[in-house]
Amino acid sequence: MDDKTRSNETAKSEALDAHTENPDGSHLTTNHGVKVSHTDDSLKAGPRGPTLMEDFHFREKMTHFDHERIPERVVHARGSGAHGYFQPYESMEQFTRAGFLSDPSKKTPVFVRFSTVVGFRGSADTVRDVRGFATKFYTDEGIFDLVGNNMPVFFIQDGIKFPDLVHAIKPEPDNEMPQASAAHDTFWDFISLMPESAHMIMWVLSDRALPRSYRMMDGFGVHTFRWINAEGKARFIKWHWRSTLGNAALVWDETQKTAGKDPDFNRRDLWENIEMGNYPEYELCVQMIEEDQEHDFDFDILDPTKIWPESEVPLKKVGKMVLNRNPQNFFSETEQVAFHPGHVVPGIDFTNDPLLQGRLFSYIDTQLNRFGGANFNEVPINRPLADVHNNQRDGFMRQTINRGKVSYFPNSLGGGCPMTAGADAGGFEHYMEKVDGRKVRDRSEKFRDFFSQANMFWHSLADHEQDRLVSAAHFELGKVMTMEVRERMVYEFFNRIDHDLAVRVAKGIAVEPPEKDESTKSRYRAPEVSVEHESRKDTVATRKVAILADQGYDHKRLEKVKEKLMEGGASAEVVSMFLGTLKSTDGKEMEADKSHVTSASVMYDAVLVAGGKEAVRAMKSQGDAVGFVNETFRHAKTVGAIDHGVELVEEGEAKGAKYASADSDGVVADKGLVTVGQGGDIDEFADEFVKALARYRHWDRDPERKMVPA
Ligand code: HDE
Repeated sequence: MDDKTRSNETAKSEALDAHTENPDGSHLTTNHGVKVSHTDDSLKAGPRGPTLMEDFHFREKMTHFDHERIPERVVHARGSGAHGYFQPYESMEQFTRAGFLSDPSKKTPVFVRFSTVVGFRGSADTVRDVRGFATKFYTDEGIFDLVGNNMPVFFIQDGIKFPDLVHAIKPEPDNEMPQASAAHDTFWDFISLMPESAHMIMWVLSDRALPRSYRMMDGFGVHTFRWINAEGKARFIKWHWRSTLGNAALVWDETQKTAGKDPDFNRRDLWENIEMGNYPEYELCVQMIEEDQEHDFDFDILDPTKIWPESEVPLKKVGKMVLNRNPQNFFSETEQVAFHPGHVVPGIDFTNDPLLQGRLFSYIDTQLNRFGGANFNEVPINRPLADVHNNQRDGFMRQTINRGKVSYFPNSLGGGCPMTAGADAGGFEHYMEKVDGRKVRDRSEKFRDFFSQANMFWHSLADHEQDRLVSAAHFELGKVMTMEVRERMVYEFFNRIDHDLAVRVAKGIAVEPPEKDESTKSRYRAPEVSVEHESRKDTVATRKVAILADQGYDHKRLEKVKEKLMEGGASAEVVSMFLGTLKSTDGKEMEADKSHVTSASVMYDAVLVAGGKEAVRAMKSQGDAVGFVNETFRHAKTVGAIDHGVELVEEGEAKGAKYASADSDGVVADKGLVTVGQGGDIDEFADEFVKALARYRHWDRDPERKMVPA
């Protein structure tokens, strides 16, 4: 690593570390540096007397506490952040003059904030929702913010509808219910009258709305942007982040239970994996369209409710982002980070996408409200690494001490500085797009094709993905009390997307089946929208296995399987009736990481039942242990059992898959249930278990999908 790269990588962390908290031997002080002798009793007129006004320490401490909160974000209030770097694979110079995309040896520091959209700051992570995926690049040419989501399209086509959308989806104003959920009347009332949301609704009802982990989730810039090279040639682009672990989703029943067992599930997963060195990685990709091809497509390329199918416009890999450092202070970094799609650097520019145009106004405005003033750019997490020189002055909480008397331009007293920079000197020059039109409140004709990409989405899913989408619609609309809204959703919305879909949705929500409608048929198929077809990955890396064990477990055979798991980069936790040390049949010991009351199957990707006659006898009498295996099985995840451990599986309802009996000498792997009898080869078992774990979900376990609560 050369000095420049190193200094860039560390510069941001050094800037954030500038304040050392409470070094060894430090004394408690007031905010103004006076040492404090006592902080347990307020100053009183006698031990039983009233507190005195002159107790400046008490009043300062309490006043600061009273002002600890800033307004939470109106949307995306709940978030989790991480630091890292971005590095391009090769120079993109040919397409964009952005410096951070031009030098493959250069690492640019980044800060990413993942979020849910609807819930309040303290809401659960695993709700059905879009996820925010916002990245701040601290480039040498200034801040570039890529403020995207984990879905490539949006609900509305024009920013002016955003306040309506958010009012409709947020808790209802009379009783502030429900929290972090779209499943209520006002949201579906609005949607049933907004056909342009059809494509996005399909994404929201799909598995993409229930990510297993922020590490296993793609990101999208959604809008069409421009890249402009040094010659001034522009191209249309769309941004994509592709998780190198592939996409993985929870099932609905799991998300509900997880919201209670561990509301911080996604936040914890991100934090713990970064601490363990499992650094999340995402490849930055773009799709590119030449300017003269702008009108060559069935859809308008400026429409944010449409994707550019990859069969038409392939992805180009640009580089990789690695998140390798947790924040040190949630408030100072994750809460105070302020994104804005208008933070761009030379080489990147906007288009006339009317949703993007709306955002370009909203973000600074919202930061003014959150920070109570215009100096939020001076907060450490928001400060660029590039130098800042301008004549902006003063305002609430100004940090910079601007010296000298010249704060205007043009000037001669300051030698004409700071002076403007043309493109040759690295200045940002807006792309000179020709604009010529009448002032109208209107949209282009192709924007009015609301249903064909929703139809494409539906037909690009695997059948089990379609099943879960229908179940999701049953839940969401089943919570809608107003019959006319449910009917409108079936007749005017789903039926226009696909008749079969509408019939299936109608069945679950007491709506009469709709008349046949074949008005929509997309000629596109986009396998990339399906997690099953394109974006999942068979890997055990970072998957988390629960080992069920008890006193008298079999150590040796369990260790062999654990070794194989670790080799593949998985992790394991021992779950038992009680916390404490477990003793094996051959005198070995192992600590129980979790007890049944502090854990649940939904926190793991698979379960492995250890062998050992005594241990299994104990576990068979524990409802929690039997329930653990059953639930893992019902959620279509991998279940493994060693020797007598098979009896625990037999005890439960893990039926429909074949298994080896406890005293056999075989290994049986069937539909994600992997078992080995006492005489069976443990290495073979370990290989099969790892293979099944890599597959993650086993939908073939239940072809009629009666058992898996989707
Ligand atoms: Fe946002 N959005 N948004 N949005 N958005 C905000 O800005 C807004 C939209 C997105 O982790 C707010 O700082 C309007 C699309 C993310 O801090 C606010 C419109 C996409 C985040 C705002 C949109 C996003 C926000 C609230 C329609 C995906 C969280 C707090 C014109 C491409 C960033 C804040 C973080 C946050 C406005 C639509 C992504 C109110 C008006 C489309 C990831 O300014």
